[in-house]
Amino acid sequence: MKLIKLISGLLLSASLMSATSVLAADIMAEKAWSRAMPPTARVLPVYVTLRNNGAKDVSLVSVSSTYGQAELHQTIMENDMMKMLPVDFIVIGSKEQVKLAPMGLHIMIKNLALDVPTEDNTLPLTLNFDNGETISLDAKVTRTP
Ligand SMILES: [Cu+2]
Repeated sequence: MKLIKLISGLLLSASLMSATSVLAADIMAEKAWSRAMPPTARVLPVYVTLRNNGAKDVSLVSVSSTYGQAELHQTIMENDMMKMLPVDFIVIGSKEQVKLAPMGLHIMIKNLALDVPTEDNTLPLTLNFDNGETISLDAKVTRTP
């Protein structure tokens, strides 16, 4: 009986250790901002810089927001026309940084559930990564990042 307790104690500490390594944050999100839009806007673009301090590549796989349905987008040029395409994920290479910015990768919120936020307010977001990390942050609503 003592042996069984000892084994279950070992298993418990092993699972605690793996939980700790999942919680060790590899991803840092900085400089989150959203372009201040007119009150009639139907979408909100959000930009953020993501840094991966871990030893493995990590992907941003989804974003949630109380403001509406958030998608990952890429801006591309096609026949001299600017176009946005949804992307399934955004990879942040190990020890690399990816800057979501105007004319490039971005988060776009559509099907707005709340009024368009005015300048100097914040827009809360949660970023979900394929390594299990989530980051909740407030993007600053501004015209001049
Ligand atoms: Cu977009």
